[in-house]
Amino acid sequence: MAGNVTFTMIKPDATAAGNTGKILDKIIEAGFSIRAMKWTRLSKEEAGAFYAVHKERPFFGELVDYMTSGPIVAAILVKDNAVEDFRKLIGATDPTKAEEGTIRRMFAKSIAANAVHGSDSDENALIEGAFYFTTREHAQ
Ligand code: 3AN
Repeated sequence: MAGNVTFTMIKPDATAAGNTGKILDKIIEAGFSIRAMKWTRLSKEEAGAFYAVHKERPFFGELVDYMTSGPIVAAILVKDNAVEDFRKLIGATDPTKAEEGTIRRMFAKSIAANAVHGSDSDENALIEGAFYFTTREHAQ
């Protein structure tokens, strides 16, 4: 059975453009509740660790530079079928391929600066949430 927790980051392009509030509205309107949330900025080491699964990919250096270029908002979200429903809400990685009405279609600037992150599995949602939040915060 699908879990009810996912993890998101509102990325530096979206916080810089003043879109944090609009994106949070979309997330809440879509039925997600916020279990934990943090406005912060990643160091290069933290961004490299968060995206370690991509370290062999050609865009890894660009991704780390980009994710450390400004503040981000990290949050743990709760809803039935959270991972899949959130991926639908944000749309495809490449905003030009994201469906109309999705967060990336509305707010993302490019495939790298794509406004939001969404976990791709229940397992990664827990790992990613634990990266930012204490056990007490992510197990309320
Ligand atoms: P998603 O975030 O949709 O799950 P992944 O896991 O394939 O996409 O990629 C992780 C992040 O790496 C993306 N959110 C995006 O910021 C960046 N990324 C993915 N593909 C590219 C690419 N071709 N060029 C630059 N950055 C990319």
